Amino acid sequence: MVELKIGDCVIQVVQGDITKETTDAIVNAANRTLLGGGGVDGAIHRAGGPEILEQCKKLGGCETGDAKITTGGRLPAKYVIHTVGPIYRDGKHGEPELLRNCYIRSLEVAVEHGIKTVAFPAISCGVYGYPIPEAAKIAITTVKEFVEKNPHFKLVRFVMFGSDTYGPYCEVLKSLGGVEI
Ligand code: AR6
Repeated sequence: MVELKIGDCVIQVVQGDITKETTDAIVNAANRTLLGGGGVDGAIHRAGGPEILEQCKKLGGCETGDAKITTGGRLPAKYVIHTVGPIYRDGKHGEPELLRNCYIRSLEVAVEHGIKTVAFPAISCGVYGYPIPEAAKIAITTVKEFVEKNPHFKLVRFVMFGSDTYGPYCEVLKSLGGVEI
């Protein structure tokens, strides 16, 4: 894993299954309906059980780049923060800004709920087709800037499912001073 300390906060990149995370909240890479899907979204709903979907149904969907919170149901995490990443077309349709907003809005929602430890998947890097090195740069620089400005978090962990994302996310964190441990 790779780790970078920013004041009292640690930013980590690890490989694993986000549904097993014991952080206060995990972030879901959802779609605008918030009514479930495949990938990490499907895995979270399967592991967390029906209570998550019941709460999602009351949220009225979610715009791309925004984030909304529910219970974690049966997950180890107390909360799920659902965010909707951009579908990648060519990078000229606002995709970078929308992806950046996913991380900012998710962390803002976490602050509002007193959540101090949070785990992110590689938003938009699966079905939504974002080029992984570019997504990694946006994800990590956005989180780093946010925790520098908001001395609230203890841990922000990027939980990468496969080596396709793990490698590039590690590289970006190392380029910003992160160390392998
Ligand atoms: N833990 C961590 N990461 C995971 C897990 C897991 N258990 N399972 C998959 N990933 P994707 P997107 C990784 O497609 O691109 C859904 O259907 C996966 O390897 O889940 O934002 C939604 O409903 C990839 O690196 O999300 C939307 O319709 C990353 O999670 C759409 O997919 C994101 O892949 C969202 O697409």
